[in-house]
Amino acid sequence: MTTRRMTMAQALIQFLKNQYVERDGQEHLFFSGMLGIFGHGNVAGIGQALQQNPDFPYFLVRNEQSAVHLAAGFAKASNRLRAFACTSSIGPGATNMITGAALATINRLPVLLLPGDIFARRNVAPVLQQLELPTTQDCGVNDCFKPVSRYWDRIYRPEQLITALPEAMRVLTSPSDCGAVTLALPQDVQAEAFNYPEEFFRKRVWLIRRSQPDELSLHRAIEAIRASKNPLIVAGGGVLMSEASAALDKFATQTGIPVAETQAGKGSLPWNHPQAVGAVGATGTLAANRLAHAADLVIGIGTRYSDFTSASMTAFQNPHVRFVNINTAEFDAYKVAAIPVVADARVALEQLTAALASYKVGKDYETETTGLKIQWEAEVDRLFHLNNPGKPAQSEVIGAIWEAAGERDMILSAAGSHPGDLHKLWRTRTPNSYHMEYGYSCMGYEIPAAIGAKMADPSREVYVFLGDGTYQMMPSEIVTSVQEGVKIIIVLVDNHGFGSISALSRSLGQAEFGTRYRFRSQSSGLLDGEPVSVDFAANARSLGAHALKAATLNELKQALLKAKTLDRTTVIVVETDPAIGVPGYESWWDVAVAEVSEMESVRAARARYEEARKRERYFL
Ligand SMILES: Cc1ncc(C[n+]2csc(CCOP(=O)(O)OP(=O)(O)O)c2C)c(N)n1
Ligand SMILES: [Mg+2]
Repeated sequence: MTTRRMTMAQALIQFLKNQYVERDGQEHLFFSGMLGIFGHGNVAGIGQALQQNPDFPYFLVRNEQSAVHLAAGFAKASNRLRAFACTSSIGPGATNMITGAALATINRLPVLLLPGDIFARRNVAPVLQQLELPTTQDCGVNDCFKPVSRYWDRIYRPEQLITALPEAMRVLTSPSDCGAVTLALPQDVQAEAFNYPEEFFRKRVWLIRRSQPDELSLHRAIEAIRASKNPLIVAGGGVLMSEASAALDKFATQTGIPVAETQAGKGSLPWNHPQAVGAVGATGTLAANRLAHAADLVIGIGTRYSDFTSASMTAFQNPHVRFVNINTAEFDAYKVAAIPVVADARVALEQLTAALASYKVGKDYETETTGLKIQWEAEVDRLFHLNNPGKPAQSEVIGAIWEAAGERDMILSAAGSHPGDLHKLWRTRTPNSYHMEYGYSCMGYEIPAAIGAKMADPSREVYVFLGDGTYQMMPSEIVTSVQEGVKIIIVLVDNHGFGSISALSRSLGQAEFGTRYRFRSQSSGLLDGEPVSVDFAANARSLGAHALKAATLNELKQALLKAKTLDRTTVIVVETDPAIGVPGYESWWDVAVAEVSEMESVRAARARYEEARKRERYFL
């Protein structure tokens, strides 16, 4: 057997460089490099290996959490066909990645995390940043990655790489089990040499399967669709990940079944497709929510049925409603007592289209869908052009970005009031131009993820839409975007606090307590003093970005035009009118209100809550 004597870290990089994926006959190099920050836990091992492998690029970021966000954004924008690895030192550098790991796993995105770990040798313990446990020496902070990883391992001996890395690749390239993979790498083992078999470094091509549905399950799904009068498709992220938009278009056009979209599935159809009724659920459109309410059959494609999609299990009110779920993950396919079709979305849709050639929804239902759609589009036009005097409303800001953005340009967001408003209002023109992280809805995701999305496809503009709150979580990656020459356009809505959670707080009878950026007042001792204002433009400039301020809608439109012509990351700061929000459309979201309280407003909110909850259903 031919072998090569290498350190564990060198062997790891050599292996990663040779991994490819294949889907539909097309091959892609899987890893685009490594993101990270060095410390004593990785500089000598992984750091040295990266230095001698300049063809495996290393990207220095500003925070390990944002390294993982960047990797997740990159993988999502690449339809999971490409990924980054992330390296960190031991201790805080490692645990900074846990939030990112949870985000990736919840969103089923491939990220390879390589936290440094304490000495396997142990004789010098406790090393700097080591958590000591008096009950065992076989546990450390990296064990915290276990519940947020789809595969977790610790490499105590260099040869364990040979069995661990194929497992890591299996999970990273799995359409159903994909998520964060964590390989904890003890600092000393990274630098240890071993005679690795040459065969370990051969080119490997991992097939991304398009799994076929079970015949009987598909037959039952076909029968259920044939028997239905007013079916509704709920298109989830699985449609986009499987690149099934064209197949969905064909199926919806042929059958006349309307298509509603989850956050992850938005853009499955273009907004002006006759069957596209837009967002469904808690942040849904009136059109989709009305149809969901009455549907006798819901065809969920690649959806997890999160509480936002199901409007906390109130969206589907037809007493006889049944579900068909098409999903690569058995776990999701069986939800809501559905007929499970465990299969790739595109494959299943093609087979359904062929089998249902003679099926079409009734004329009345088609007319109802068209009517609701026309009504909804008029509502979007109204909200885009409110002509609000003074500061613009947030819906007008969305309208302005939409008008400035090109066909393939991307809008990206994650937390605050922005996801809900975008879900309702953004008119998605092409698949993958709407990038929403709403599995973890993690403040701080936006800027690093936008860098990743832009790296995945530099040919399009990436617009980040975020609030003052979420901007303050992770603005530092602006520096990374400038360093790497990766230009993104950030539209920062300054409403002096948590517009979203303030509104939620009011609805719970809690009068915005603790949700506004205000100084502590000397008289009350509470955070209800003067507003704390931050000069976000100055902050962005100090990090190397261009910064533009817009006081009116017209100024915003000018700034958006200018941003397109600028050569590096640009932050546009716009203050909005906090009084004008986008309403809800016959939907609900369950946030439990205190059952007993000394506050009358909370007691009143509790009474409303108990009433609303009565609509929540089990599907058994
Ligand atoms: C990391 C993280 N912490 C807390 C939250 C809870 N949360 C959701 S939205 C929000 C406020 C966001 O404020 P901002 O970005 O200004 O948006 P706005 O609500 O004003 O639209 C908070 C605190 C979260 N989603 N993520
Ligand atoms: Mg805000």
